[in-house]
Amino acid sequence: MKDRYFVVAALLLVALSAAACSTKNTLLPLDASTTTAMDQDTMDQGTMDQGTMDHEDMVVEENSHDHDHGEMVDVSGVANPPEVSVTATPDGTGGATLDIATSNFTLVPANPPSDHQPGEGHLHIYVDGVSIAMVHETTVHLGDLSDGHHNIRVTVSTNDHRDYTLGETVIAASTEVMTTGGTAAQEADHTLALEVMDGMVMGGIQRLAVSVGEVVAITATSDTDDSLHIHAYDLTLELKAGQPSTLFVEASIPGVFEGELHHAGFQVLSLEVS
Ligand SMILES: [Cu+2]
Repeated sequence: MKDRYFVVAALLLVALSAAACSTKNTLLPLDASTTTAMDQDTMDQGTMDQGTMDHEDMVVEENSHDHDHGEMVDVSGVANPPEVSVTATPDGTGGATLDIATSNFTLVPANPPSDHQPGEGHLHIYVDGVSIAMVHETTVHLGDLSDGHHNIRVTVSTNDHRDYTLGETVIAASTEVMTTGGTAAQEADHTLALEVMDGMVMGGIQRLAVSVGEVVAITATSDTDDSLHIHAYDLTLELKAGQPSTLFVEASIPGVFEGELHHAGFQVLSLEVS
């Protein structure tokens, strides 16, 4: 009798997890050090609310597996396209302050949502390739990063969350920062390394089986700029050509999940969580 109750409970859990997959608010990146990285008091609550940070339109695109390049606005034909630069200064207590400068660009809040206006928009901030915030401020404090080396990337976004690009290249600035005085770096139970060269995954699709609750560090290197997307977990890791980037995934959802290169459009890894 007891066993049967256990099975029912387990099935319910699976059903709940499956339901959670379609709810964007539960699909936040699972690395707590990056999802909680924004210091609330320096930020406009409207833009920092976790619910509005997600890109609803992007979620819809991922669900429909639409991988055309409709999510960018190419401004290479514009006389003075937007520019961005960023510097990061560690605060000594596990965080860093970003000083961002833009030109040929009007920063407007991402919330309330507004339609695309050329030359207008906001900034997307990535820490170690993971999208953590949308801001319209030029001074941004990141709190609670894990100690160590972090890559900070700022991209210039349209009001409707598309990247401004010059041709295929996203208009972006990046910098490195070494933070100290915060929490120890996250430890992984498993690591998975993959390398993409000439449009192929070296050694074929990388497969890994893990248990629910374990943490996987996925390190990816590509010979072209791309982004790695883990389906269902809705995690994205930005890849700069030739630079290894690492994404921590806490295996909270049971199932088999594909990791795919967004621009190249092919599967590079398979994560089996049970
Ligand atoms: Cu946005």
